[in-house]
Amino acid sequence: MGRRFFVGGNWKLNGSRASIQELLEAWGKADLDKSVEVVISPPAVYADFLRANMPAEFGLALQNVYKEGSGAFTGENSADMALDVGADWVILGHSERRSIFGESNELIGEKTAYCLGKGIKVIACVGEQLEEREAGNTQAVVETQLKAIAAKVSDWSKVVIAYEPVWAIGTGKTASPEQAQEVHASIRAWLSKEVSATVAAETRIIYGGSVKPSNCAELGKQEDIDGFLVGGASLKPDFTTIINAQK
Ligand code: G2H
Repeated sequence: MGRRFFVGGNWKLNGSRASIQELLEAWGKADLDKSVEVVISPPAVYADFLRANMPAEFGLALQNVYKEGSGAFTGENSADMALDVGADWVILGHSERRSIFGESNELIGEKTAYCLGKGIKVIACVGEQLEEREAGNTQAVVETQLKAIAAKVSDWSKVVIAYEPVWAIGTGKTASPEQAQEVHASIRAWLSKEVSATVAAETRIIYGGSVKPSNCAELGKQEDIDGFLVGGASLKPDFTTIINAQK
């Protein structure tokens, strides 16, 4: 089975009704590659509005959910609420959740288990800091993060792995296609060894970190890069160029 190219738009803490309107117009006008799975992840308050107005074939992701269904957890959203507004995906383990909000591998594993149990698919993010890369620890760091997630996954068809080197996020510094490919290949080898050859062959491993219209085609040509998780550039009308990277 071929791996369907996957392009996610992670808006982070950005967007407004007006900016969403502009994007809806751009998406509506574009001739989009229908073979690509597109999943948009707005701030949770806009999820309902976006679901109601964006192309039906686009998926919707929340940027985070908690590991409980309801209760006294001020500021959190639940998997049930995500499903209720039509979200079929959630991003977990993003480096900003790890570094700014202190999310541990353990918590990310718990959230992964919870979301998959509820029927929400998971975009699971992993990636090393600059010091970790410079110390030669990229693979060890990524594998430790992967291990915490993989321990909670039984159906890998519901998971996409996003490799996002932290030093390339929002910095304008993109990993070179070769640097990204090297880590993607190592993640696939890890899946093959620790899970199964079939899971390794079928699981999508997408790249995130300053992906933009000018670099998406080269990145997308790499054998083990099965799509992108796009931050800043997903807020602009020419995000459609990234969706069409392989056209
Ligand atoms: C990485 C990415 C989206 P950006 O975080 O997840 O953001 O494309 O702005 O580097």
